[in-house]
Parts: sequence; structure tokens; C-alpha cells
Amino acid sequence: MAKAKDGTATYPGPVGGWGSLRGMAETWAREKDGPEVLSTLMRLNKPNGVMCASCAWTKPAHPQLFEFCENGAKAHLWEQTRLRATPDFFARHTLTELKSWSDHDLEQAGRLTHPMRYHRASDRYVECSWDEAFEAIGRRLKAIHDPRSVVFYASGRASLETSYAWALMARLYGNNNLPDSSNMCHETTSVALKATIGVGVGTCLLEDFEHCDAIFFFGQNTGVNSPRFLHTLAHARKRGCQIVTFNPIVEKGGVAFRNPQSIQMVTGGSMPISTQYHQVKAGGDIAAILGMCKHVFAEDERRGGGIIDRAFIAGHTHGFDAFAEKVTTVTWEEIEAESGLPRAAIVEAAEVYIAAERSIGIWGMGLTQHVRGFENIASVVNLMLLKGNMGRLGAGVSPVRGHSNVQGQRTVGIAENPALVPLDRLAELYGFDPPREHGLGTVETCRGVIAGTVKAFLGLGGNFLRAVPDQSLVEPAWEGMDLTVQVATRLNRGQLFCGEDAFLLPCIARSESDVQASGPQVVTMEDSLSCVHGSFGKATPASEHIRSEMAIVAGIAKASLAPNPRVPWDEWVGDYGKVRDAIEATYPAMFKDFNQRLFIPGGFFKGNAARDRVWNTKSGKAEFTTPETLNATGFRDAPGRYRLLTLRSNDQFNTTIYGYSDRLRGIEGTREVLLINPEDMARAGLSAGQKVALVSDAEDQVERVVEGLAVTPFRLPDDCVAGYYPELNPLIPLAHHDHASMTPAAKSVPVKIRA
Ligand SMILES: Nc1nc2c(c(=O)[nH]1)N[C@H]1C(S)=C(S)[C@@H](COP(=O)(O)OP(=O)(O)OC[C@H]3O[C@@H](n4cnc5c(=O)[nH]c(N)nc54)[C@H](O)[C@@H]3O)O[C@H]1N2
Ligand SMILES: Nc1nc2c(c(=O)[nH]1)N[C@H]1C(S)=C(S)[C@@H](COP(=O)(O)OP(=O)(O)OC[C@H]3O[C@@H](n4cnc5c(=O)[nH]c(N)nc54)[C@H](O)[C@@H]3O)O[C@H]1N2
Ligand SMILES: [Mo]
Repeated sequence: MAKAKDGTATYPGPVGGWGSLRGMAETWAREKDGPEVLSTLMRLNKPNGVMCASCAWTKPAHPQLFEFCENGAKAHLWEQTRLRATPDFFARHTLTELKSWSDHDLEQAGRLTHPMRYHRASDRYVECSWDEAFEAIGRRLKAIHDPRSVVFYASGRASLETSYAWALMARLYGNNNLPDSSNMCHETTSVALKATIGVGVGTCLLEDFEHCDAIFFFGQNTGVNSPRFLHTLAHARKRGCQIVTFNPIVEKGGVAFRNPQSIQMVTGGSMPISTQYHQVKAGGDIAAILGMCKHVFAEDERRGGGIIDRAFIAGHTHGFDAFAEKVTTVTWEEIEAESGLPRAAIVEAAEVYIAAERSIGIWGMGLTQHVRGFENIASVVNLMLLKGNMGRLGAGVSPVRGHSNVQGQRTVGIAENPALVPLDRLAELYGFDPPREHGLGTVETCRGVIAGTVKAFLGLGGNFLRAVPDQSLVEPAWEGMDLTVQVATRLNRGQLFCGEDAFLLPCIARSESDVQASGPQVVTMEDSLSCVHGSFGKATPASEHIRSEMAIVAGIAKASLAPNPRVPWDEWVGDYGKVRDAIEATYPAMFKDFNQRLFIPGGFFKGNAARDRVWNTKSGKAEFTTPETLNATGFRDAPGRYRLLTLRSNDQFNTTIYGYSDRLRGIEGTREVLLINPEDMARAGLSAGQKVALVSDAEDQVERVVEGLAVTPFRLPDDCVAGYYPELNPLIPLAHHDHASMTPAAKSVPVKIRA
């Protein structure tokens, strides 16, 4: 473990470089990959190739020779592993035993090979036939009296085609219970952007990054979670674009990048990324941004105008006066206390904004996962609106999404909010009366499971039970359901908790060849910049007994729903082009000529009204938001109370733990750590390596504890501590979520340390 002068953990190198090649090689060895995976890697993110199953960053029209990163490679090495979890494996282990395994060891069992059904008497999964599985699932679903007690979760990876079918199945069954991993992720973005600029997604395209003068970067760990974006950022920096970063942690990707495909590998040089780096307190962004606005106002007045775009504000926005009032009355003392940043630092950032003709605002989980996440994002929008940085070249907002098709799943109907779905169109196309009632999101699903009102859960990918808050309450309640079904590629903890009847259904992964009646199939996905791409898997599927996600959805639907001649499940499975025709019929503007545009280099853009300065908001204008509070955490500071940030390491994809090396933060060999700064350690009387427990400090009488965390000195702001997701999820109360979108507030959890 490398250490800085003050004893805190750190990594001396840049992101990329030889360290990243070592990271890939270790995964290669662990997964025992064969040579076929090389051809997948060479085809990644290229026109006619495979769209990476790791992050949602856009796929450029002119890709590099290797258009993949360390973590994209790991994701595919993991997907195409030679390890197998066969019926034999399940015969050797009871679920009770497997519940004591780590997330890493569970997934290391390898790819699932056969459909499995839970056998209660032996506490094991046993092989079953696909027909048996579909028939039993159908029988259970038909026996449930209230269709609103069944949940259809999706994790953000399945294609547009499968996602469209999944959402339609839920509505034909009779509910809008379609939570998505987005409910734990960028739902805050979708809700806040819809309210403020009228579209639930970012407004930027790649060309904007070629023309912007400044980028304001909040709480997104590019070097780990969307490393290909570093190429875009490095190019912008080379042109002289300023990159101002706000993050409680100095993340390596925000500091320097060594392009693995350039001469920098040989020379040891690297590209600096951020021009300013501000270690804002967790939950301090509303204050920091308001401070920037305050300086913009003051300078505008001092220079007699010319900075604030008054014409844009008059013509295109609403709510400016109330916001201006707040900016003028808020004090610098308040701003400094809540942001944890000195006035001079905020002024320095604001000066960049003032000087830049074109600015872009970027964010990730550092803004969305707070009780006042809505206001975090609305604050970025406020800042951009001040200078008309919306709807013109080189300007706008660009949230960085997570799962590779999470944005697309919402686009094609996986949404618990029926207002986001063209229900009348579905009624017309399929001759049924779609449910109009609001469905269950992730938090409501957890509540329903605990209350016993949710009777069945079907998961299209993901590891719901491990990703949600308050695990210690949800896990035991989970087994009270009538039916649980998981469509998956690899074994995870969520699959070990079974309803009365339970199925584990293995599917073909995106990089694998999917041959149906009409021949090899293409699937599609939408990236973070709203561009849609075809993806063509060619690798040999992990087992001859697994099926495509589309075929599994159709199998469940046919067994569970009354026959409807207008929904041709078999034809759809035989030819995914016909599902795309159905998507086009449902969303004619976005998906015009869908089947003809599958392989346009760079994808096809589905359009964005705010980009054209058309504001589909309540007022018909872009909205300024006046924050009621400067503290995004939703709780007061108290003696001994810390703000816990739950982090991803460089060696995981969400709940999939590839290994135990968080190289870029200098933490090796374990994930059971509590990161805390040396000053807070001294104040609390803790020493490095000491084992402590974290206890939730939510003032709600529920005891939540995670034990055995090694105290690890790390550069964080005062009163902020950090550790890893999902290990620390039992500490997050279900009620601790963004007030507008219900996204769990995983980046500022109130905790105490128990020595
Ligand atoms: N390799 C890899 N790639 C991934 C994933 C993965 O697990 N592994 N997950 C995918 C998914 S689903 C998602 S959603 C994305 C997640 O990607 P990110 O959005 O980057 O999410 P996190 O890794 O949780 O990191 C959030 C960052 O916010 C910072 N932060 C925390 N609190 C605050 C705050 O109050 N203010 C500010 N300004 N910053 C804060 C943290 O220090 C951290 O750097 O990545 C996707 N890509
Ligand atoms: N404390 C805390 N909690 C968090 C977060 C946080 O930052 N902190 N982040 C939240 C975020 S942003 C997200 S997106 C959620 C993630 O929640 P999920 O999306 O539910 O979880 P994943 O870990 O991505 O799911 C991993 C599993 O997906 C399955 N899988 C992989 N590929 C495929 C495929 O191609 N098809 C199918 N059918 N299955 C596949 C594998 O079986 C694997 O075990 O977690 C959330 N929870
Ligand atoms: Mo996510």
C-alpha cells in the first residue's frame, strides 16, 4: 500500500498506463479466459462491433484502435470467463452455505449454465427444464389476485428490444411496477432535469466537448467508471479547455491520464486533466455552486453587466428573481461552512466560469445520491442558465450514466411513472387497457417486500437485494414472497434468497452470439449522450442450455398472460428486427427508420428538446431553482456524527467484485476499510489498522451496524468518512433518499464510529 507524506493511502501513477494493463492481466488470469475474448475486445465499441457492457459512455464515430479501457476489458474478461457454475456446483453447496460466501467468491463460481429451481427440502438449486420453469412461473403469476403485488425489476444492461418486451409484459400483466437500477442511480438526474429543462437526460453531444471552454465536474469518478471519457477530456485540455473538479476525494482520473495507446506509455508522460481541484465536503455542492453564482453576480455588477446573459434569462427562463434574491442574501460564512471550501477557492472556480464563453456541467453519483440530490442538480442547471449555457454548441449539461443501457431502458418504457410512457399508443397498438396507476420504484419495492404486500419479484439482471439500502431488513423479508425469478449470467447474493418458488434463469451475454429463427441477431442500446447503437455479439455462448434474454422474457410472458394475437412473442424472438419495428411504432419520432440506422458510426441521436431551446417544463421556460438549504445531506451535524460516502473501487462493477485492488486509491488486499483523515482519527483517538464498527446515526431507533472495518488514513474533508459499496449498504436507512426522486442517499449517510 503506497503512502503519501502524511501517511494517507495514495497511488503514485496516473490513470491508464502500465498499471491498467496489469489490472487487466490479473483479471485474465483469474477468469481463465480463452483466446476468443481477444476478438471481442478488438470489436468493442466499434461500428458493427459489440457495445461495451460496462459503462454507458458514448461510442465515437471514429474509434481508436483499442476503443476500450481497463474496466471495459475486465467486464468482458468476466463475461467470457471459462469458469462455470454447473448443476454440479449447486449440488455441492446449500444456499445457507453460499450465503456465507463473499460477493467475489460467489461470482467466481463462473457463468450459469442451466435453468435452476430452488428445492427447499435440500436447500439447493436443482436443474429444471425451461418448460418447467416457464410453466411454474406462469401458474404462480396467474394465481396472484392483485397484479399490483408483482414487481418487474431491470438492471440497466438488457437491450432496448428486451427492455421494451419486459415493460410491455408488466403492463399486460397489469401494473407499472418497473423499477430500474436507475432508481438507485441517476433517477435524481431524470427528475431534476425534467423539472428544470424539460428533458430527463443530458443535452450534450461529443461535438460540444470539442468546443467548450470550461467543464465543471461534480462527483463522477471518470478514471474508474467511464475511463474512455478521459480521452475526450484529455483532448479538451489539450485545446486549452479548463476543467474544474469538485470532489471530496482526489480521484486519480481527475488528476492525470496516461493514454495507453500513445507515446506517453513509452515516455512515462501523462496528460493533466483538472485545472482546479476542490475537495468539497460531501453534501456541500449546493453551497459551492451558490458561492460561484454569488461571485458571478458581484462581478457582473462591478463590471456594469455583460457577464450574466440577461436576454437569455428574460426570454428563456423562469424563477430568476427569487434565485437572485437568495444569491444576494446568502452569506459567505454560510457558503464556506456548508461547502467546506474557502471563499478564495470558490471565487477561483467562478472566475473560470466568467471567462468561459461556453461551459458544460458534468456529474455522477456524487450529486445524485443525497437527500437534496434534486437541488444539487438544479444548482448545476442554475449555474449554466446564468450565462445561457444551454442549447448552444459547446454548452449544456452532461450527466454520466452508469449501466450501458440504463438510459435506454427508461426510453423504451421501463418506468414506474406512467406519465413517462405513451400508454394510449400502447393501448392502440396492442388492444388493451394499460394500467394508469403509479408503480413501485426501488425504495417502494423494498417497503412492499418488508410489509408483505409484494408477493413476487422478477429481475431482468442485476443484484437488487445487494444494491438496495437497509439490507438487514430486506433480506429476511425477501423469503416471504410467493415467487422470485432472476435472469442472470453469474451467481450473486441476491439469488440466494428465495421466495416459496424460485428460479435462476441463465442468459446469453451481450458479447455472445444470439442465433434465432431468422439467423444471428443484433441488439441495440442508448448511451449517455442519447445515441443509439447496434451491437452484434459473436463469441460462443457460455453453455448450450442458456437462452437469450428476449427468449426468456417471451417464455415467461406466454406462460403468464392471456393470449393476445397482437403481441407476437414467437415472431419477436425469431427476429429482433420485428421488436424494433414495434419500438418504432410506439416512439415514431425517436426511432424513425430504426432498422435502417443500426450501424451508423457514432450511433443515431434520438433528439433532445432542451438542446433546441424548447422547454417542456410546467412554465414552458427553463427553471431557476431556489434552494431551501445549502446542506445536501438532509441531516444536521452532531458531535461524533460523520457523513459516510459509499464508494466503488477500481476492481468492481457495482456488486460484482473482480478483485481486491483499489489501485488508484492505494488500497490493496481488502475492502473492509474505513477511510478517514488523520486529523479526524486523532480527534476520535483511532489508530491506523484498528478494527472498528460503523453504526448508523439516523435517529430512527433502528440498529444498523457493520463491523470489522480497518481504520485507514485517507485524504478526505473533515467529518467525512468513506468505505465500499455494497458492503456498507446495511447502514443506509430506506427512508434516507432524495426527496424528489427517492434515489437512496448513499453518498452522505449519517454514521458513528464504534471502537
Ligand atoms: N468500472 C466500473 N465502471 C462503472 C461502475 C462500476 O462499478 N465499475 N458502475 C457503473 C454505474 S451503474 C454507475 S451509476 C457509474 C458510477 O460512477 P460515478 O458516478 O463515478 O459513481 P461513484 O463511483 O459512486 O463515485 C462518485 C464520485 O463522487 C464523489 N462524491 C461523493 N460524494 C460527493 C459529494 O457530495 N459531492 C461531490 N462533488 N462528489 C462526491 C466520490 O468521491 C466519487 O469520486 O459507473 C458505471 N461504471
Ligand atoms: N451504497 C451504495 N449502494 C448503491 C450504489 C452506491 O453507489 N452506493 N450505487 C447504486 C447504483 S448506481 C446502481 S446502478 C445499483 C446496481 O444495481 P444492479 O444493477 O442491480 O446490480 P449489478 O451489481 O450491476 O448486477 C450484477 C449482476 O448482474 C448480472 N448480469 C451481468 N450481466 C448480465 C447480463 O448481460 N444479463 C443479465 N440478465 N444479467 C447480467 C450478473 O448476474 C451480476 O451478478 O446499485 C446501487 N446501490
Ligand atoms: Mo448506476
